[in-house]
Amino acid sequence: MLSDAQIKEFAERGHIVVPQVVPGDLLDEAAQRIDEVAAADPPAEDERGPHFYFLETKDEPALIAPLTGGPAFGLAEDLAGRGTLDVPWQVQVALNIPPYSHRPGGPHIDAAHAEPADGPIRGTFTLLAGILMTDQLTENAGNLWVWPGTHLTHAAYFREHGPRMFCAYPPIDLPEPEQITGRAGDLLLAHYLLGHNIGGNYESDQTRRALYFRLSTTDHASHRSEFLQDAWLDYEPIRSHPATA
Ligand SMILES: O=C(O)CCC(=O)C(=O)O
Ligand SMILES: [Fe+2]
Repeated sequence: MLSDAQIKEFAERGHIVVPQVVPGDLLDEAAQRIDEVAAADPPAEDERGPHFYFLETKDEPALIAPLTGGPAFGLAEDLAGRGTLDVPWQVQVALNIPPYSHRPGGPHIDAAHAEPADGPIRGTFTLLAGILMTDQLTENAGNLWVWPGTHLTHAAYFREHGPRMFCAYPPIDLPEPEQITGRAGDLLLAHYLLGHNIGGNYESDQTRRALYFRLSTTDHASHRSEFLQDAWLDYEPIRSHPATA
């Protein structure tokens, strides 16, 4: 179970890293499967930086197991509420290949379009669950970058300017970014509205590997516009404990 302090940290900062969540055998089997996926369709010889595989979880028992075969999914439900989250249909295998000398200029949220677009709001979700598959003990080693607190700033922006302004790069004031560190088997939980981005990998010689799952509550799709303006709509345990939010 997440502690009250962890829930409070998630509420304030928009993300937490929970150490050593994934059982060792499930981690080993997932690592082997990533080896196979990458061997079957390898990045080009000279490719550097991000390289992703998006796979269906129904075909990938070894890749969904780190989420659902141990405590990880339950920890995500400590934030969203017991029994509220759907098992995701997709898993992202995220490599970051060195040497990649890159520092992101700003964050994105996971929206398909860079500018506000007409039509219904699509593609939002409740939270990102990331499983670190390699150690990320130092910075600039392929780490994910996050801009703490921007889940709340983004929601305030959409309240003020309207959810029709939904896009990957809302023009908000930004805090200093941080790089996520941790070990293989750690679990990252990040609010959908937390600004984040792909980092560089120029201070390590190891390919960064992570699994990302985009999780939604069962009723998320029925209230996407409201969720963009009310960060805790999908988070009953945080809603009902104002001290944590
Ligand atoms: O590779 C990463 O760590 C981040 C990837 C990401 O933000 C995305 O695919 O939307
Ligand atoms: Fe992203």
